[in-house]
Parts: sequence; structure tokens; C-alpha cells
Amino acid sequence: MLSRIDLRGRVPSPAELRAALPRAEVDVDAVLHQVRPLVEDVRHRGVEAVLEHGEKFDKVRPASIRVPASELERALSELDPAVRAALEESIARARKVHADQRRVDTTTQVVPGGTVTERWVPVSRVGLYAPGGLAVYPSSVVMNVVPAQIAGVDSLVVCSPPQAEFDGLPHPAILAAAALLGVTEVWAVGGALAVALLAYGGTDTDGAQLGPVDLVTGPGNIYLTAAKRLLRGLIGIDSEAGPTEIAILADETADPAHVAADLISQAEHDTLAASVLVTTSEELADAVDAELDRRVNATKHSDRVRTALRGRQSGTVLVSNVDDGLRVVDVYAAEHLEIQTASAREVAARVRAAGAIFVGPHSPVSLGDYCAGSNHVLPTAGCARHSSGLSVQTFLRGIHVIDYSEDALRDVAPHVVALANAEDLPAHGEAVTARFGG
Ligand code: HSO
Ligand code: ZN
Repeated sequence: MLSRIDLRGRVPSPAELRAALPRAEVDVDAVLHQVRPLVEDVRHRGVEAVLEHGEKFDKVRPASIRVPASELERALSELDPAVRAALEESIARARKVHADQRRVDTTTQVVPGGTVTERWVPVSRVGLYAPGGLAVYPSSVVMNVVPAQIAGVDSLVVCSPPQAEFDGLPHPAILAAAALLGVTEVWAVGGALAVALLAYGGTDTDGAQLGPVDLVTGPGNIYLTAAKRLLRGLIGIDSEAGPTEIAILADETADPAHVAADLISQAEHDTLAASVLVTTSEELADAVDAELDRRVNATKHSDRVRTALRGRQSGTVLVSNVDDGLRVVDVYAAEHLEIQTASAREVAARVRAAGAIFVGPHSPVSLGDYCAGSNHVLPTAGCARHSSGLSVQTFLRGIHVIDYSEDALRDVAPHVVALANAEDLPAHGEAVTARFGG
């Protein structure tokens, strides 16, 4: 089922490896020309434009798009009790982990009378996007809302597309999750239109106001990603989320049934999802292939999974030893990386690039998707080489506060003047010397 790359006996350079490893190509630039006019139209005509274009995508035109509080309450009261209990557990664990990510302000005394404080201030207003359609994930509402709330964001709005089958409201599971988290502002708007409306703000048909936000987070399809790319700067964004990825570094000690089940679990998201096995054991690779054949036929979304596993973004990479395997997974920089080897903890400690690392036989990615306490909004497409997943830090800004006394300024003045003159910016130096009769 999985294609194979054999790197035993030769380890290519990182640049060669990057080219050789399987990876989906998602060309966001190619859809910018379709998204730009939508964004412009929302900028000028607000909710009217949202309703007009949204009807084409969502096949429904709600009378108004601000979701009434009564609908949030209703969705929560109608939520399956088992799902409610699971969401509560997921929220409690995520809150526990994210509470430890809070930052404390630090003041550094640089010289006597001269301090620099780093003050952490939450972003004021944030828009969180929850997709609809194929991907209705109340768990993603949890993963976006929890760190924002713990960061102390004052004002939080959730957007999710209107659904024809629910009378133009977002999916009830999304509404219930928002209600459970204490979110009160939800709007029924999807995709690129949602990002544009969040960025520019707007007025609903019944007069309700949507104030512009400072930051938009949350996953979505390529059109939503294009809108984030277009509006970045006016608003902050989290990463540009691409199709989900799982890489598993495994040796002969791994259980092929578990490896196969985990590869399938993320392939279930999307035909473009990537499942990559990096292994020192050809026997394991063969056994995983056999397990995949068996399990893929039996799983609910077998067509989607088969397409994802057979796609160019998925495959098995054979390596000579765990050290070489680590070089491969570091270059790949998977969104999710499982370590299923002997001494998994030690091997995991040596990983340099991954969105999240799942250690040993009892930490599958799907645990992290829902109930580990970790965040599941993670960098894809190799962005784990330079970025982290969503956290409390995403919703904070560090502001330097500079506070020098007269003496402390006088002492350092010659250095400021020397550097200002060296850069041919003498007025910079004069701003200092002016305070001392210069
Ligand atoms: N694995 C997805 C998150 C998710 N899984 C939501 C299930 N629901 C991206 O990390
Ligand atoms: Zn998942």
C-alpha cells in the first residue's frame, strides 16, 4: 500500500533528503486570485457580501449570521452526554497543560537605575475558526479556545460555516463545544469570507456588530489559508495549516498492528493527509503493509484512507539505524511524530523537529488529538523546522518597557552618540545629548 524509499547504506544530505521525502504540494498562491475579490468585496460590503458569496459555497443563506445565545444553549442541552463528558475531560486536561504555559513578566536591571521589563499582554480580540463540511471538529474548538482563554484574551469570537441541514446555523457540535467553553459570540460564516469578516468587522442584517479582531487562528481549507495569507499584517494569524501528517519512527520492537492503525488514523482526515513510516526494519515494513491491507478495507472511510496512503505524500522510508532515522524525521519535520522504538524516551529526546512527539507504545496521535492535554493545532508541511503549535504564547505579545534614570542615561550617552554617528543618524545622538545641555 505504501510506496518505499530505501535509504539503507547511504544517507543523503539534508537538501537531497528534503527533495526525496514524500510530501504533498499545496499551492496556496494558485488560489489567491480567486480569494482576493471575495476579501475585497467583504471589505466594502461586509455581511451583504458574506451572504451573497456564502450562499454559493454553503448552499444556504441565513437570515442573519450572529448565532443567538439560545441556540448555543440548545446545542449544549441536546449534546450526547457521552460526548459532553469527553469534551469536558478534553477541556480539563488541556486547561491543566496550558495553565503551565502562562508567562511571567521579567524585569532585568541592566545597570543601576536602568531596567528593561518584558511585559506579557494578551491580544485583545481574537477570531477562532472552526471548519464545517467534511471536517466538523468540536475538539479543534477546544484546542483554539483554551490557550486563548488562559492567555487572558478579553474578547473571543468563533466563526464556523452555516449548514443547510441545520437551518443555516453552524454544526450543533461546534455550538455545543463553544457553549461548554463559555464562548458567547459565534457567527455563522465560513472559509475565506470568515477571515475577511473577522479582519474588517461588519454589521449583521439585524444590526448586530462584529468588531474587527487582531488575530485569527484555526484550520481550514486552501481558500481559508489563502485569505489568511492575504490579510496577514492587518491581522495576525497562526500557521497556515496544511493537510495533516503523521510520521512514525519505528524499529523491530514496534507492533505492526499499532503502527498501521496510527498511520490510518491520520489518513482518515483527508485524501491529501500524509502517513510516513521511517523504519530500520524491513520485516516491520512488510508486516505494516500487510496490516494496512487488512485494516484499510475494514475502516469506515476506506476510500479516503486508501487514497491518502497511496498518494505521493505517504510512504515508507527504510534506514540502516535509528540515528539515520532521526536525521530523516528531523528533515521531514512532521506535524505529528511517533517514536515506536526500543528506549523510545531517549530517542524522542534527540528529535529536533516535529510539531508534537508521541513517545512509546501507549501514546498514539489520536490521544493527542483529543485527550492528552497537549494542543492539536500544530505546524504542517515542514513548518515544524521553524514554528511551534498553538499555545498560550500564540495569544500573548511581549512588550519591552524601558525605564532609565538621568544618571543611567548620562553614563551610556557617549555610546548612543557613537553608534548614531556611525549610522549617519546624528539626530538620534542629539536626542540624548539634548537632555544634558548638548
Ligand atoms: N489530527 C488533527 C486534529 C484532529 N484530529 C481533530 C481529530 N480531530 C490535526 O492535528
Ligand atoms: Zn486527527
